[in-house]
Amino acid sequence: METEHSLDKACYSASLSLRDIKITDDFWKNEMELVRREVIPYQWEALNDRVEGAPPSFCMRNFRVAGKLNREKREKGAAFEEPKYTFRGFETLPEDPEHLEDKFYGFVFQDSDFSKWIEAVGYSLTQHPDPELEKTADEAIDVVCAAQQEDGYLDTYYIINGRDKTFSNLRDHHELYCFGHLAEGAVAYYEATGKDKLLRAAQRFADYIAEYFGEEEGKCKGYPGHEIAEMALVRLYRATGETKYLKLSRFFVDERGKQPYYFDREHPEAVKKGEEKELRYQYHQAHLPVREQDEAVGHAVRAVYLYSGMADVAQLTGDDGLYHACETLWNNIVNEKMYITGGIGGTHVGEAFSYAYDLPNDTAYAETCASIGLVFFARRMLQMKPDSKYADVMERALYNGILSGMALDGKSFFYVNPLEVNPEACHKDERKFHVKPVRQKWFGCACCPPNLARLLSSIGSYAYTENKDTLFVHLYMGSVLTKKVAGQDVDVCIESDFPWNGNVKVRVRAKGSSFKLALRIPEWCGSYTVKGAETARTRTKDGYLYVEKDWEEEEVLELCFPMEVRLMAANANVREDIGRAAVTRGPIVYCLEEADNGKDLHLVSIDTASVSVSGPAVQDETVCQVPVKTIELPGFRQEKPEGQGLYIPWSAGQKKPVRLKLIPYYMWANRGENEMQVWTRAE
Ligand code: FUB
Ligand code: ZN
Repeated sequence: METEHSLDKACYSASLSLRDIKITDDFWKNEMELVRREVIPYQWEALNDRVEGAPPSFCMRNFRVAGKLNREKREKGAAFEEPKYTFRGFETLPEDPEHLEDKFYGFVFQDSDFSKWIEAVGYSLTQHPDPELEKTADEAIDVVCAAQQEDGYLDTYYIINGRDKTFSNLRDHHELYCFGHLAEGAVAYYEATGKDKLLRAAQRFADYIAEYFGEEEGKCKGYPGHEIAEMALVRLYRATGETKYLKLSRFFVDERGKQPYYFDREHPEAVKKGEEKELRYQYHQAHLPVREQDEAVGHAVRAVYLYSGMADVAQLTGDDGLYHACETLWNNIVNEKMYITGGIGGTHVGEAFSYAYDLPNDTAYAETCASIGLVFFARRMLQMKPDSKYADVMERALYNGILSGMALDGKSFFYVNPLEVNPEACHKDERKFHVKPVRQKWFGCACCPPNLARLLSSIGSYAYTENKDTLFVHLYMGSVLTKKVAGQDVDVCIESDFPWNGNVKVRVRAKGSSFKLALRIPEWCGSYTVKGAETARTRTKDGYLYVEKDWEEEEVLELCFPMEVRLMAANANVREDIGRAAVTRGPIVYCLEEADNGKDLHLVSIDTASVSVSGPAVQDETVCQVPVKTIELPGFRQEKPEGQGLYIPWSAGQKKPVRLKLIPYYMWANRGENEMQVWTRAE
């Protein structure tokens, strides 16, 4: 019996193997193809510093240097080189880029770029075998493994700079973060190819870490300064069955925030100087034990990676208390700290969550990685409790704040995803220097592009989860699924034209089986219809329509989720958005761009009275050769009289009626540098 405090464990579900899912719809297949054809090869060039005009990565170079040192044994006595702190973390820059010595270069977490790349390669190979890419990947793995130390340690920063300082700065130096990405990449590559060289390397590193950290007496009581090891260890546990990895993950989750703070023990000089302030602990989500945290604070990527790890541990250990801690944090994010695009992180100071309802549009951070982490968190919450509130946010982030991170041609990227851009301000106002008005080829700190690659190439694994008798459909992407559910062969084929059209066909071939289908009812549709379920037992619960029956040879359910154009308002506490409306249709958030509406977007407004009479016009068009539905609305443009002084007596001013044209937010900035805005004045 489910109570407020105990979850129904029979509802726990797991994500499906990518092998069982084939993505067929135009929208996501196109994104996956971009990753396969453009992003993966491009990133390989970037990891090898071969992209002209892009900041060098040094990633593979560092592995090569570390591998050489590994073979020749590092000379003792070389001075430990502290990286310098830059805006986004600790970076070691070459003094003379022409004549590089055999040193470590780049950010201390540069190894993770390889790991995310190999993870994306693994997923891509699952869907699309490619012997040449696999050969490149195998060779890259050889380079990485050559750097591994005899004791299993594998982080090039410390291999090159001195093992004596290993784990001496967990707070800032990302060794456990690099390990986490390595483990994720290794499992993905193993599952795709069956090749276990990298998996064994990741396990050896994990074993080393498990010897060093833990609750047992004598072991280090530290935890990662940048979370991810928590969920990576769970993944390693699922792949290998080694319970010590799950135990270590739970240790990292539970140790965080205990007093006295581990980071204080590690940095006594900072404590002495009084530098260790509440905000500093919050940055790492280390201010309180995680079960007592009820507000999402600090660095947004770190936070959602931690919450994802907490959710993993909660599910695997059946820990309802931990689930409820996750749920509290989830609710706090989506009710007070999330942009309408699914972006999170309202301030660039610390790349962090701001206070409740502080969601500025033009200085937003909304890092691509943070929205990706929110999707990780959402899927894990869904696995414990099939409640559409999680899938709605997952869909919102995927179609909006994540896809905006990559250009339509897959060749340039956004790190920061603002909701309003005036390019002049980005160039001249230091407070907005983090906001780029055009996507960049690469970044010195290149966390986002390879994160996008690994997410998009595994997109199918977010559409479904399953438990012993139910298949949950969370996202309606055209796909074919072939597998056993409740012990019976089942074929489920989804035909959909999401996100442009809400008609979905679910074709089920499962004769002899009586498994349940649980179909998400999207939050954005007021009402929906379903045909073909007349002979089934149906009920709705937590935003899912459950369809149960003895399936015949082939059956088709036809769902219709009407996609109306909606004018949305923000909560009145969001000061930035008061009096403004955002336009959405189905899962897509729309925006105005200068290319369609001219300069000075701050002067336009939506004529809401006319919208309710004549309605918006939805049109099929192409933007940069990509088919899309655009929206036209009646609006006004305020006139700028010639020679007007800076301050004048107030009057309503002159305005002329205009047609406003909106395109999907994720498509903005594909037609050159120009203004953009999501929230527009409404009158
Ligand atoms: O610190 C590693 C990654 O770099 C973070 O997740 C991003 O926010 C960027 O700072
Ligand atoms: Zn990032």
